Amino acid sequence: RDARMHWFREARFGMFIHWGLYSIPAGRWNGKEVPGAGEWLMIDASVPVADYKALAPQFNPTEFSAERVVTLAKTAGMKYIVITAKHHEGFAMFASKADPFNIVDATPYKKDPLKALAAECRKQGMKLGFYYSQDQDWTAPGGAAYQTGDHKPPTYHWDPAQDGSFADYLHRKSIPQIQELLTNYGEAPAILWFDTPSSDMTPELAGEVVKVLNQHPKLIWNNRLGGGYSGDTETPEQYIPANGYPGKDWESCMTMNGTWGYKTDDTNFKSTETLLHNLIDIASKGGNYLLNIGPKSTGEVPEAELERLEAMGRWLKVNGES
Ligand code: JFZ
Repeated sequence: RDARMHWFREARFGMFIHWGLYSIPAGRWNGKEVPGAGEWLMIDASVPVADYKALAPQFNPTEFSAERVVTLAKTAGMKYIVITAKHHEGFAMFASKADPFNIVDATPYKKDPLKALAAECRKQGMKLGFYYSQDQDWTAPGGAAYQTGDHKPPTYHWDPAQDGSFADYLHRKSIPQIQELLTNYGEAPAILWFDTPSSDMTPELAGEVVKVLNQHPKLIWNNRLGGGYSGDTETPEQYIPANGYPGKDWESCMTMNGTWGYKTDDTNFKSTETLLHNLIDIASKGGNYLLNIGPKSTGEVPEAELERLEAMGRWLKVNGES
C-alpha cells in the first residue's frame, strides 16, 4: 500500500475536471437559472430523461485540447488530473460498448477525449484519474437518484424511464463501464474516484466492484464507493479538516466558484490568494488539494479559472519546492 500511495503522498496539488452534457445548459433551463451546482441541473429542474438525452446531439467540443489542459495543469504546479468520465447524468465522456449514451456514439464530436488526455498525460508525465458515478445515474433504468425537491420515495425518480433494478444497472452499465475505464487507456488510471453512494449499494454489490478493482494493484480509489468500503483516501469536500487525517491519505476537493460543472451565472470566484492559502494549508496538514475547473461545452476552460491557475503557478515557481 505504501508503494501504491507514494506518488499521491508527494503530489499535493491536482486538477479536478467536471465536464459533461450539463456544460451545455450551463445552469439555465427554460430561460431561468436553476439554483445549485451546474452538474445537478437535470435533477434540480426535474428534466425528463428524453429531453436531457436530446442534449447529446448538441455536444461538439471542438475547442477541447488535451495538450492545453495538461499544460495548464503543469503550469499551475499540479501533479495529477481527475476528470468526470461519467457524472450523475449518466452520459459517458468516453467510448463505451456497454452503453450507447456516450460521447463517441451519441454526439457529432465522435471522439473520446479521455483517450486524448491519457496520451497527453503519458507524454507530459501527469497522473490521470477518472471520476465515475457508480451509483447515481439519472438516465439509466435502475440508476439511483438522491432525494431532491418533491421527488417521491423510495426511488426519488421523476420519470418512469428511470425505474428498474439497481442490481441490473450495476451489472449492465456501471461495472462494465468501470472495466472499460480500467482497461481501455493503456495503463490503468492512477485513481478511480467514486461518488454519492446510496443504500442501493449493498456490501454484496460493492464487493463485486471491489473484485474488479483488485485486479489492478496500483489503482487508488477513494472512500465513496459505498457498501461500507473505506477505500484509500478520505475526501473532505469544500473544507480543510483542522488537523488533517492523522495516519490517513486524504484530498480536499474544492471549486473556485460555487459549482463543479460550468454555470454561466456563477462568477463568484475565490481570489488567487485564497486558493494559494488553501493549498499551503492543506499541504502543511499532509493532504492534497484537488482544485476543480468546469470547462464550457465547447471544451474551453473559463478565463477566470485559467487566470487563477496561471497565477498560482507563477507564485509556486518563485516560492514552491518544485
Ligand atoms: C458530489 C457530487 O454530487 C457533485 O456533483 C460533485 O461531483 C462533487 C465532487 O461530489 O457532491 C458531494 C459529495 C459529498 C459531499 C458533498 C457533495 N459531502 O461529503 O459533503
